[in-house]
Amino acid sequence: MGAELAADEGRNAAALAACRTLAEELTELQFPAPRILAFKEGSSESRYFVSRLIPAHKDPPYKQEANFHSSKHLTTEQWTKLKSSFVHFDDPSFCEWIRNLKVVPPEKRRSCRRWDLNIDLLGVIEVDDMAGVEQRQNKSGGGKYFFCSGGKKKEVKKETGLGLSFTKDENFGEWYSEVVVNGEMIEYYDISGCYILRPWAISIWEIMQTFFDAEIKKMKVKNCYFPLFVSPGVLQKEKDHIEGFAPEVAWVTKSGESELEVPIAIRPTSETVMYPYYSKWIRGHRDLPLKLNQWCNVVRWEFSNPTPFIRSREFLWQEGHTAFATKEEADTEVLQILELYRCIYEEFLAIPVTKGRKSELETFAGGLYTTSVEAFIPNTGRGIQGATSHCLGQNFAKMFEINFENEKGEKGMVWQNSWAYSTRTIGVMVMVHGDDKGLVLPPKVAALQLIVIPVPYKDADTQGIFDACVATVATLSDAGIRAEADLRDNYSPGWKYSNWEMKGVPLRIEIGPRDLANNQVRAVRRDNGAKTDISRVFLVEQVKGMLDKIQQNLFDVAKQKRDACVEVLKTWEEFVTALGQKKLILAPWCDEEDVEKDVKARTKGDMGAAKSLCTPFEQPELPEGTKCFASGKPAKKWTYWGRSY
Ligand code: 86X
Repeated sequence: MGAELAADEGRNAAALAACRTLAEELTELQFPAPRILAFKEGSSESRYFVSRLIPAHKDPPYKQEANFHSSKHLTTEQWTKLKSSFVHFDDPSFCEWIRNLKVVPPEKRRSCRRWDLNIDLLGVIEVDDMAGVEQRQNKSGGGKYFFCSGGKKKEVKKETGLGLSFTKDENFGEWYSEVVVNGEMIEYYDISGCYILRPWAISIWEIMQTFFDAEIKKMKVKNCYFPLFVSPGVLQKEKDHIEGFAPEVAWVTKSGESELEVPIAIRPTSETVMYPYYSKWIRGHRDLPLKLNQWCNVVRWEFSNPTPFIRSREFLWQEGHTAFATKEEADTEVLQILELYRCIYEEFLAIPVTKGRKSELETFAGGLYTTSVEAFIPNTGRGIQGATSHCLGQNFAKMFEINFENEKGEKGMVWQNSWAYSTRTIGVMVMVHGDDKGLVLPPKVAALQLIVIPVPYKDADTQGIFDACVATVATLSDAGIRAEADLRDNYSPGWKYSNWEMKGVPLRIEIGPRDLANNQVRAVRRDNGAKTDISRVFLVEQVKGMLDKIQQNLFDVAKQKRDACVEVLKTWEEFVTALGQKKLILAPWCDEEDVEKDVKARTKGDMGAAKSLCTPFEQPELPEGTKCFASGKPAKKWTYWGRSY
C-alpha cells in the first residue's frame, strides 16, 4: 500500500481516498469500529484523520463517560444491555486500535516516503492526551469527534519507529500490549481474545515444554492426544463442574451451510473427554496407576478483558490426568508436579512464586483440593495463578464409574489428579521482567541468548570485523550458547541495539575496530545495561558466567520487588489500606467460605474484588489467640490475599 501511495504522490485527492479506503477496510471486522470521516494532510511527515470515537469496553468508566456523554443518563441496566449488545464489546480501545493499524512503518526517517502512512508518526491522535486535541460536536449523529490539530510534539518522539510509546509505570496495560507486539511475540488477530503466537514466543514455550516433558516422563507419565470436540451428552455428564462454566463453552453448530443435527462443543478442558475412556481402560489394579498428559489447545470464550497470554480465548497448555489406587500416591504426585511448576517459574522464567493451597471457594469444583504456584505483578498489584495441581479425590471416579478390582478381588474407586500450566507463563514473564526498552528474556528460556553486532566505523576493516563476529558466534555456538550475529547491512548498529533490546535478548556483544585490535569483544547486559570488555581468549567461560549472573539477577530483582509489596497485617482497616496500595497481603484467616465471600463483597469495585490467592505451605508462626482479619473469629492460618488476574 505504501508503494502504491508513493506512486500516487502529487495526486492528493486520490491518495487521500486510498488511505481512507485502507483504513475502512482495516476496521471492517472491528466492532465497535472507529469510523474514519476524513484524512488530513499535516506537515511533510504527518497525517491525521477525523474519526468518530465509540467508547470501548476496555476504557475505564470515566473515559467512557467522557467520550459518550449520554452514558451518564443510562441506568446500570441499560448500560449493561447496551454493552452486551456489542458482538465484540471487548475489542481493543480506540487508542489501541490506532496503534495496531501499523501501516508501513518507514525503515528510516530520512527515507520516509511522503505517502507512507506511518502510524508511529500518527501518534498525534492520542485520545488520552487532551492537549492538542480539539473536541467537536457532530451535528448529524450527535456523537463526538476527536479532531487532532497540530501535534508537532509527538511527531518527533520516535525517530525510527522503534521504541515504546508508553512506559511500564505510566500505563502498564498499554505498555504490555505494545511490548508483546513490538517484541515480536504476538500479532493481534481479527477475532477478539485470539492472538498469533510468533516464533519468538513459541520458542520460549518449547524450551519449557522440553524440560517439563522430560520430567514427567521420568515420572512415567505418557503423552497422548484426545479430540478437540466434545459431544454435548458427555459434556453435560458432570453437571456440577460444568455449570458455572457453561457460558464459556464454544460450540460448532454448522458444517458449511447446513446446521449440525447435534452441535459439538470445543474442549475448555478435557475431563469429560478423557474420563469415559479411563473407565473403559481401568479394570484391575494392574492397570494402575494410569498417568496421561496431553499438550494441546483449549478454548474458553471469556468475556472479560482479553490480554495476550494472560487471558486469551484459545491457549496452549499441558493437561495431566492421572489415576491411582490410593490417595497417598495421588497426594505425593500433586506435590511432585507442583515442584516442577515452581521450577519452571523460578529456575526458567526467573519469577518468584509461592506454593500453597487454594481456599474452598477457589478450589476446582469437582476436586478435593487444589494446590497452585502464585506469582505477583508489582505494577498492577495483582496476584496471578501460575499453574495448578489438583487432587480430584474420587468425585470424578464416581461420576464416570472409574472402578478397579484390587489384589484381594475387592472393588474400589480410583483416586485422581489433574494438573496444568499454560502459555500464561509467558505473559507473567513479560510483565515481571519487561522494561521501558521492551522485553527482557531470562537466558534459560531465550531462543537467542546472545546477539553479536558488528560496529564498523568509517575507515575500519569492515571485513575483519564481520569475520570476528562470525568466529565469535561459532565459538559460542560450539559451547552450547544460543548465539547469532546480526550482519544486516541496511540497519545501523544503534538501530540493531534497540531492536534486540526490544526483543529482550539477554546479552549483546559489540565488535568494533578497537575490539578487533585488542582481540576482545564488548558485552552489554540487557538486564542492567552493564558493559564489560572480554578478551576473546576467555570468551566462553566469561559469557557463560554472565548469562548465569543475568538469570540470577533477574530472579533476585523480581523477588526483591515482590517482597517489597508484601504486607503482613491483622485488621480489616489495614487490609483496606494495603489493598489500595496494591499490596500482596498476608493475613490471619478463619478459613471460612462465607468470610471469603464477604471479603469479596466488601471490596467490590472498578478494580475488581479482593480474594484469597493461596494459603502458603510455608506458614509463619500463628500465635495463640490471633484473630481473623475479616471476621474477628479465631484465625486458623496465614493466607495471601489481593486482587488478581
Ligand atoms: C477448571 C480444571 C483442571 C485439567 C485443571 O485446572 C488442570 C487441567 N482441568 C479446569 N475449569 C473447568 O473445568 C472449565 C470447564 C468448562 Cl466447561 C469451561 F468452559 C471452563 C473451565 N475452566 C476451568
